[in-house]
Amino acid sequence: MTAPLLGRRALIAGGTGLMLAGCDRVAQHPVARTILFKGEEMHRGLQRALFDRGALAPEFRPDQMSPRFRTNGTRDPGTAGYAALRAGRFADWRLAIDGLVARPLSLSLSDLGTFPQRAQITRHDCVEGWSAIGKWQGPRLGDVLKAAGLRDTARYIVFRCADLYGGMPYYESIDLIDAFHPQTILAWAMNDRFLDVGHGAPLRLRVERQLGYKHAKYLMQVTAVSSLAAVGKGRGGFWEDNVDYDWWAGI
Ligand SMILES: Nc1nc2c(c(=O)[nH]1)N[C@H]1C(S)=C(S)[C@@H](COP(=O)(O)O)O[C@H]1N2
Ligand SMILES: [Mo]
Repeated sequence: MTAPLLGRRALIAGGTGLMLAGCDRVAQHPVARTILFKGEEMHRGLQRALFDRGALAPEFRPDQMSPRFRTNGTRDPGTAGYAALRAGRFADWRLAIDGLVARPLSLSLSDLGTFPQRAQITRHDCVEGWSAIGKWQGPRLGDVLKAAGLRDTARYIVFRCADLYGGMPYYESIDLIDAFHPQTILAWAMNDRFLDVGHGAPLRLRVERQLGYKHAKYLMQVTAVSSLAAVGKGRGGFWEDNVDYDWWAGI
């Protein structure tokens, strides 16, 4: 895998060298400049797309947090099962970690509290055109997957939720790069309080390099799979399967 990559890099470097050799006069020309700089921009964009999946999303200061963080999609799952869990303050709620793992887990909120915790103030961007900055806290998804012994054959992580949206189950999925991204957490706290029902109690995904609809609320089950073909209608998520949203919602 490294050889072709090195080859390509050498080619790019070689190309730049060639251009530099005879270009100081060409570079003065306004049209040539536009083309050169456009090329540079495209190259950087491509590089970002290929190599920067691990880059961190911006984090903000406490004074930048939105005074009001709206809710969207399901605001209360409202099923009998969820109402019972809520009435018991989620003491009986468990998160299943299953699929392609060596040790399937069933985790309570206090079990999730035994993992190292990460807190982050980030901006949520909904595809509908609104954003809000909030603080989230919880264990890293990557640590939880490691504890379950993720198998080599796993390629995607699927999230199943307690709610029905428009009568249909809500689910989402991400790849392993996002799953192990340092800001991808299973958040049980928002703005220093337990998550409220509107924002996904008792647990939601924060996957900060993706748009809002990927941040599954009301998490019940996290499943490692090798393919998305057998998940829902095969496109990897509620919106992907039922509307025409892209599976890839990277920001
Ligand atoms: N289970 C579930 N998760 C969900 C949704 C939903 O309807 N059900 N809506 C999604 C969308 S479109 C957005 S923008 C965010 C909204 O999160 P918020 O209600 O905390 O603002 O949750 C996402 N996760
Ligand atoms: Mo959204």
